[in-house]
Amino acid sequence: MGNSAPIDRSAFPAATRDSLQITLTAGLPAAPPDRNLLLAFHFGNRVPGSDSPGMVNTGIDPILQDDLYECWWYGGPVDHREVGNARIAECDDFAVVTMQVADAAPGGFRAATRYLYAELLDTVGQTRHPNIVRFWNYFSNINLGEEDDEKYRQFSIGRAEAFEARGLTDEVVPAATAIGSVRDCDFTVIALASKHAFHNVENPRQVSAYRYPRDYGPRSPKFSRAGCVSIDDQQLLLISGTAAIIGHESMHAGNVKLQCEETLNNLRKLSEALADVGDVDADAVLDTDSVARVYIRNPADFDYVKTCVEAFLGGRPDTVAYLNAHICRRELQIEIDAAKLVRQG
Ligand code: 3EB
Repeated sequence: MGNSAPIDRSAFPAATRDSLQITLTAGLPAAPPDRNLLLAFHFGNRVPGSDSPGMVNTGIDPILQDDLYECWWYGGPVDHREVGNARIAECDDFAVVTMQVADAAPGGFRAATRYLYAELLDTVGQTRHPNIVRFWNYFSNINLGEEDDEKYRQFSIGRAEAFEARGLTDEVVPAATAIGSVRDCDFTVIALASKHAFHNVENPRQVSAYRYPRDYGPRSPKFSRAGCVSIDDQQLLLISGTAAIIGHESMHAGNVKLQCEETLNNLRKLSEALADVGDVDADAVLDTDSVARVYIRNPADFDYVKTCVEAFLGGRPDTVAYLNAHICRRELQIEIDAAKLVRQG
């Protein structure tokens, strides 16, 4: 694997202006000038090249496309290394820690999640970036098992136990996505951490996920709806997986059109909440310099959802990835998450 030589981490040179850049492309692009790959999400079935440190195969496939790469480029040196089962990419402003382990059956998934998260949190603790900003969770058969035995609920228990063991309270939970792959894949969790503070944001239309009532499982999902982190010259705004939930209830079961509208309403509300803490207009949150992922359970809904999302976004449809995936509540048909970079000063 392409591990670079050890470098002196006490002396990361500062990044260039516009430290971070996020691209979405059908092929793996060459690095833009003066930039290094911090993290590349690969959506698609192709085995990625082993010569690309930072590349993560998510197990999730695009709709009507073979491959998509969402690349996070950093304008400064990035150190890639492996510690135990974790891969670390570290630069002056961020650390990305990735873990991929063998899948487990629903009955073993709570323990698998607890172990994975314990090692993941320990590994983040070994970087210079103590503040966890975001998690991306991908695993197969997310809706397998009934009621509290369902794999997603078992995942939520294991994650809550690992957070508790590390003293991570609800006040500091990061943004997150938890999504099921359609085909079998490794259990993959990616953590983004920073030396800069993470400011989390909730959606006034929704009960905070960590306060969901018992109906949705014995332990609540530990994530914030959105948030932002300011690096020297930029703000990174992050929107967690967002679906047609009002209060704590799933809306419009079986009606993808209304779920799509409701999801976009939630994105609108989150954009307003982010605009209150970030240096940006609500209208701009999902406009330029943003990337969004639309997870669709039934590929037959693609045309409708795409039309609806494009009308909502107006601006740059090329930065939206449409992916075929399972959402953590079985009655939900679509979920959307997003990231945006805002230049400061
Ligand atoms: C929801 O709002 C939908 O468990 O980490 C969205 C984003 C969802 C993250 C997670 C779950 C998670 O409850 C599901």
